[in-house]
Amino acid sequence: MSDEDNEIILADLNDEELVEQMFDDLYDGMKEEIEEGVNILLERGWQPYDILTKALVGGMTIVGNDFRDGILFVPEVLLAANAMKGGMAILKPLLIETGAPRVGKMVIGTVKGDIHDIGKNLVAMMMEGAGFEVVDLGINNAVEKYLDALETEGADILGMSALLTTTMPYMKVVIDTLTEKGMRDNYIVLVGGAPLNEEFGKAIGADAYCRDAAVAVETAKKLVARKHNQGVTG
Ligand code: B1M
Repeated sequence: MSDEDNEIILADLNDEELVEQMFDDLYDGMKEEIEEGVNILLERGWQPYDILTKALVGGMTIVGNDFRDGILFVPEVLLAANAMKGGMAILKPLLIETGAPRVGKMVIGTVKGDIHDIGKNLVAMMMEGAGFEVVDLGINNAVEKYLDALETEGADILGMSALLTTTMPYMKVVIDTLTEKGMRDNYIVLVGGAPLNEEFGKAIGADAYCRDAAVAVETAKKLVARKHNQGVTG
């Protein structure tokens, strides 16, 4: 049998088979195939958010497990991340409703020492989709970078992301510095990232820990509304 006979035609697969195949393609870092899979699911009427969470994040979870277990290594994971970004780029404009009224402004970035940005990008994308203005500081942010941006941008929310147990304590450095400078009460501070939990969020003095991008949006909406109400009555 030739290679051609073995070639899988993504469009011929049913939804379940296609998502399974996308898990494999993400694992193998096949960006073009991921992009094709995303487009097929869109044509079949899938919601962009479902494609993101079920096909892309689902696939990245498998990659993460094998990375943890020493089956995959950094170069392979980088390729998988690149394939995921290809899929996310197609979904981004669909998740962002242009012309939605601005609900608030968020400065977001991954903390110092940490270069993981996929989850942070997803949060930024979903926040924009929900009508927030987002200033994305990228990765490896020192405390000064966050503070400068908050002031310059006149933001309501600070979002911090950390994926490493070694970098998550840096979030406390940022929050403590805000407090020392008398700026803490000016901002809603949301934190997220795979190694965090509710308890950690409370312990470092964040307003909330957000398990995922959808929770980040809901929490931001709720806390911004509460802040505005306090402003009116207080
Ligand atoms: Co890294 N890595 N990595 N990695 N990597 C993890 C995090 C790890 C858990 C893998 C593992 O061992 N299973 C492990 C950390 C272990 C630990 O700390 N205990 C790890 C390690 C060890 C490392 C290196 C140290 C490896 C090495 O060099 N030896 C190194 C660190 C480099 C550094 O940062 N200084 C490293 C490097 C890399 C790559 C560069 C290869 C690549 C990153 C590419 C990129 O981001 N551009 C990478 C990847 C891809 C991963 C895994 C596989 C996937 C992360 C991801 O993108 N997930 C990851 C394993 C895992 O998490 N399962 C792993 C998908 C993403 C959608 O989820 O980021 O959790 P997540 O975001 C979610 C929520 O957490 C939440 O919402 C998002 C969407 O729902 N959220 C927020 C995230 N940020 C938020 C901010 C908010 C709110 C919610 O603010 C309001």
